[in-house]
This record gives sequence, structure tokens and C-alpha cells, in this order.
Amino acid sequence: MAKMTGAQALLESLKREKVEVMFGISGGALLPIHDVLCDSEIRHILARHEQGAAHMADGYARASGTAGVCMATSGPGATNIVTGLANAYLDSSPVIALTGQVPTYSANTSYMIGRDAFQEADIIGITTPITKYNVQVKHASEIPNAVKSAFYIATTGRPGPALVDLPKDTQTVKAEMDFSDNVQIRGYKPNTDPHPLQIKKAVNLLLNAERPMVLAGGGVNLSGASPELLQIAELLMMPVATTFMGKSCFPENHPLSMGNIGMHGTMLANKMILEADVLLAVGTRFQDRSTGTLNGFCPDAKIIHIDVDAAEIGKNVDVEVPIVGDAKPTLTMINQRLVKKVKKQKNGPWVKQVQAAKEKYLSELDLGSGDLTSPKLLKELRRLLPEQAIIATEVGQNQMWAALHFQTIKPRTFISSGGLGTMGFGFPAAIGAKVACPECPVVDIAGDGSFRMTEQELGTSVTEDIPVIVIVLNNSMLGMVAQWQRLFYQKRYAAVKLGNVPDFAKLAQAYGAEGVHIESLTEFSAVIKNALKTEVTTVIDVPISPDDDVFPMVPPGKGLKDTVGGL
Ligand SMILES: Cc1ncc(C[n+]2csc(CCOP(=O)(O)OP(=O)(O)O)c2C)c(N)n1
Repeated sequence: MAKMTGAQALLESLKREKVEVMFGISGGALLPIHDVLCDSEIRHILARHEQGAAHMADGYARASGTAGVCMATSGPGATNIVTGLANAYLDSSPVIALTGQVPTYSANTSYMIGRDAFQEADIIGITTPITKYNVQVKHASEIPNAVKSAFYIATTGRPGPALVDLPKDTQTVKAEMDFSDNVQIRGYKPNTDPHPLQIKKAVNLLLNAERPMVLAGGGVNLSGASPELLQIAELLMMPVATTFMGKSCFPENHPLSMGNIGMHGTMLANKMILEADVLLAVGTRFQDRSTGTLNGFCPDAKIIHIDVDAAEIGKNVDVEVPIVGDAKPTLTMINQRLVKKVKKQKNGPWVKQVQAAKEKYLSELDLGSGDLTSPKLLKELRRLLPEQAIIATEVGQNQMWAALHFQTIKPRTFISSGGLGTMGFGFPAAIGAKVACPECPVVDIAGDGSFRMTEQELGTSVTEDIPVIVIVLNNSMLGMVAQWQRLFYQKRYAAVKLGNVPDFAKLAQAYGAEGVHIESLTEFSAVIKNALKTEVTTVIDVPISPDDDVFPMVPPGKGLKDTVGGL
């Protein structure tokens, strides 16, 4: 036990959780914490908007595989992180939010919380449906346990965001602090180890399958199960499709990779998955964007569903073999059993069918007409970047082009808002990822509409020396919405034309970053090569046609079999 203030206890708790960096904006209700931060080794990165801070913490978490921390003051600071928390919640990202709060008691000792004090917001009420755990500290002595619980819950089982609300007086009061590592949370016992009987059933099903296939979701990335997945796929020669969140968990330059399934999945993955007779689905929620209408999704497949979150199993699809467990230990157990029973499979009829389909797909792949199309640019970008480079995306056509045409090779190298679809996520997430992996080039693939939503974080990237590359696929439109209006609303364009402002190169320069316009693929290559050497953020403005569509596409309300529009 040690006596110290709540603010000191908070910093000590963060140190014990091995926190090295946090992202945030200060304010009245955080002053005691920021005062202690002055003497701390923890780096505080000053964002320009709290939403940006939350996305930075999220990008940091996704790139590093550890919790990312953001901090915001009471009231508007706290409400500004709400989108960031919802985003992290839907993508199972361990973001820890620390919020200042008005004092529990005012000077005249009457209760203050709940009386509409200046900058008071009920952030616990607001964030309850979008956090895995949230708690308001009532006394300084509760801080160590609240922080310990938040990190434990956020990072174990299915990860997710947690919030600790810190009334100002709890930050200043001195108390005896107990930093015990023991954390007991009633009703929270995540089960990560699968049941051996279910493993046996899964292995039998896989061994008897004629057309087995893997559907790998975000859970594989989160659990670090890529090596185990590769081993199973190669042993049984199973083609692997990924969900949007699963992208990067399996090397897309591998012959067994089919790419993503879903609304903008590859024609190859969307077609082949319908042929499977056994589907090994790992760490996926079978989201509608991945499956299309469920009627007709994998009609002949018996599904083995592995997920650490029991609530996901049977939620959207009926499964033959449910397995509650973390992807890594579960795939390890399946592997151990499989290697005892089979030798590496040879190319049977199914593999030959898959390979033929893949060859055809690759030979007919349409990257659009003209020199500077988004697919061509993304292909060139892949050629120019090292394998471990991290791609973040914004939301819209840019995001779907990136998913389709930027081949990811290493796990955790594709960071995108899959569940909430948050425009403005990519740039701050890229900054967070760069802080986590300073040696890796980090590139945000942006639409002009999305970049406008958090472009002020250029200030953060420049003043905090966090150089990333932003490629603005600039169609002067809210492109994805325009695409839907073009295809499904008789080209009646409404509220999508953004105009040609701002000049993104000048905007970047105004912040002290590099800003460049390019007009050709050759110019693009030269600029990227330069940007990789430059120690400041580079924004590359790329003009693209406002009429370009992202294809293939599963039209709304249709199934994967209805995928249309090219390859
Ligand atoms: C915060 C937010 N607001 C609105 C939307 C709805 N929305 C989805 S895509 C899109 C257009 C995105 O435009 P842009 O960033 O320019 O990308 P593009 O589709 O042109 O590549 C919009 C408005 C959203 N996803 N997120």
C-alpha cells in the first residue's frame, strides 16, 4: 500500500500496464492528471480533436496488438470520443478511454454529479452500449482497481474498448493505493480454451470434406493466429477467403488465397465459397456485408465456427460444429490432431478447380481504363512498399478499392473501419499505427470526403513528428454514395458533390507537411519513393474520375451468387 493522489495512482497504474504513450486533449477536468504527466515517462500526444485521439489509440492498438489509450476532458471532450469508442467496439479493438469528470462534491459539499455542472456529461450512460466495460470512480482509492479492470477486460476474450471516468476530486485526493495484480470481476470469465470433443468433431469433418474452405475473420488477426491458419490451410490444401476485418491475416500472395468475400469481395472468393462443402470459419461474426443475404450463403457447407465470443456462435448462421475458443489455441489443437492423421494433401480435384478459377480471375482482372485508376495506383503502391508496410483506409470507394487491389502479406497490416464504417478514421488511425510501429511505412488510402473529416490531425503528425503518407483519391465527391445513386437511384445525385476545395497539397503545406498533386502513375511512383525517405507527412492529391465505380459488388438485398460488375 502506498499513499498518493488519484492522479499519481492513475499514472502509476498506466505504467504497470506498460503504457508508453497516450493520445488526447486536456481540459479543466484533467488538469491534475496533466500536472502529474509532466513528470511521467509516458508520452502524451496532443491530438487536435478528441475523435482523432480515440482513432489514434485504436490504430495504435490494431498495429501493436496491445491496448491503445486516449484521454479527454469532461463534457464535450468526452462526447467527442464517442464515435471512436463505437468504432473500436464494432471492430473489437482494445481502446482504453480516460475521461475527466466534474467533481463528485462541490466546495459546499453538496453532491455535484447529476446537477448539470459546467461541462458535465453522463459519459457512463452515453458509452454503456458501445464499451465492453465502463466505470466511474467514486473515490481516489478505487483508481488502481478501475484501471486494472479496464485493461483486463479490454484485452482479454473478445477485445473491446473500456472507459474509466475520473471525477476531478478523485484525481487530487490522497489515499492508500492498492496496486495488487489480482483482478476478480464477477461474471467475467472469458473462455479461450476450446473443448477437446469439439476439436475432434471439427477434425473429422475436415478430413471427410471434399471441398473444404476457410473463412478467416478479424479474430485471426486479433489472436495472432496467422501461422496456425497457414499451417492448416497448407496441410489440407484449403483455399482461404477472408472477411473485410480478416484481411491481412493470410498472405494474399499465397496460391491458396482467394481474397475477401462480401459486398465488395473478389469475384473469386464470392464464387468459390458457395462451392464449399465444409467451411472452417474462424473469428468472424458473419456480418451482412460479408455474407450478403443469408438465404443461399454457402448452401452446401457444414460450418465449423470458432469464436472466442460465445454470443457470436449461431447468431447469424446455423453451424454444425460450434467451438468457443480463442483462434490461436483452437487452431493449434486442430493442427496437432490433424498432423497425426494426415500427410500434406496433394492437389486433388478441388484444389485444381480452385487454381483454375484463380488463374482465370487473375488473367481477366480489370484495373480500369486510363493510366491513373485507383486499382492501378494500389497495385503500384504494393510494388513500392515493403511487405510490413501498414495500410489504413478511410471509408467509401477508397476503402473497397484498397481491400480489393492492395495485396496484404503480413498480419495486422490493414487497418480499416469495418463495423461502423467511420469516415475520418483512417488518417488518425495511421498516426496511431505509426507511433506503434515507427520503423514501418504507414499509408492512409483516403477519399477526399473522409480526409476532410479529420484532416486537422495534420497538425498532430507534424508537431509530434509522426510522418505518414496520405493518398487522397480525389473524385470531388462522396464517391460511394454517388455510386449508389448512380446504380440504384437513376443518377439522381443529391448531397454528394464536394467541389474542388480545398487544394489538398496547399492544405498540407499550410500545416508544414509535404503536399503534392500528381497526374500520372509515373509521377505517383516518384512521389511515393520520395515520401518514404521524407521525415514529414506527405499528402498526395490524386485526381480520379467522379464516375468510377467499385466493382464487383453484391447489390443490396442480394446474395454472394448475385455478385455483379466485372472481376
Ligand atoms: C462519419 C460518416 N458519415 C457518413 C458516412 C456515409 N458514407 C459512406 S461512404 C461515404 C462517402 C465517402 O466519400 P469519400 O471519403 O470521398 O470516399 P470515396 O467514396 O469517394 O472514395 C459516405 C458519406 C459514413 N460512412 N461515415
